[in-house]
Amino acid sequence: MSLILSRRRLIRAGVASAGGLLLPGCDRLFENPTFRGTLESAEDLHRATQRALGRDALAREYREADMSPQFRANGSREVADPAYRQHLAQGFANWSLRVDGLVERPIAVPLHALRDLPQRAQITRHDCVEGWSAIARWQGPRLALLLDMARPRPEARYLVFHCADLYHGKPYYESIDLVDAFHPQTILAWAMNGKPLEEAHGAPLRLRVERQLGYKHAKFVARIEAVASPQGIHGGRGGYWEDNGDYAWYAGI
Ligand SMILES: Nc1nc2c(c(=O)[nH]1)N[C@H]1C(S)=C(S)[C@@H](COP(=O)(O)O)O[C@H]1N2
Ligand SMILES: [Mo]
Repeated sequence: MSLILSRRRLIRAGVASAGGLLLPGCDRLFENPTFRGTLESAEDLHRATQRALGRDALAREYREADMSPQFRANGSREVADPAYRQHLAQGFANWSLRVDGLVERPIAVPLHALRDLPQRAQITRHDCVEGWSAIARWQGPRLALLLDMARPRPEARYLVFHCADLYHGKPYYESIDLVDAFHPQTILAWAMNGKPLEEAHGAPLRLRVERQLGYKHAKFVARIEAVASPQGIHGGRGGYWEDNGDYAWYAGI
């Protein structure tokens, strides 16, 4: 459980006012009336408290009417890699996602196969650490389904998401642990608001890990690698921003 999580939940419940423990930028989230106008009753407070105790708790899901008219694209909005550009031009018809590393059965799954798997759709709020948030509908198979196919070995503890883009000249990547990987709302989204992902939002596939801040939601995912430790991968801290020393690896909300 993170301090941010518990404090944010309490603030949503109207019990505490924003203060010292929050990341800078998060305060702005609480100025949004749709963000605050829930969880008023004692029962809701109880639920909020319970949720703060467990990592398997669900992120709030919203109604279609709550969807943001604009959803800003952040970080990389384009990918320069020539192989990526060719896949984009072909509508990703010959593209596939690789799942490998510490797994019993490395797999390569074409995009059409990901679309044919049982789907989960969820309307959730994306919270960027820079202080903006937006609500959208995301759709794709649960990451758990792919892990059931690839079967992580007992030594595997983290999944590394290798992305196709360079951000300021360095490969973007992220990682999560297996608790988040098997969370019911963790999906590999190929659709946003009912349409295939646009390039700026991470086409053809991005991670949605709804209990974490925006930078964990890797866009342009090309490969998922199961590892025992993030050491030895890029800067060794499990993610682009983590390696830069800007943001924490665990970004629970
Ligand atoms: N591959 C990749 N994934 C990324 C980023 C990026 O620059 N490259 N930026 C992250 C950040 S900081 C945020 S807030 C979200 C933004 O997602 P959006 O462009 O759909 O708003 O993507 C995250 N995933
Ligand atoms: Mo972000």
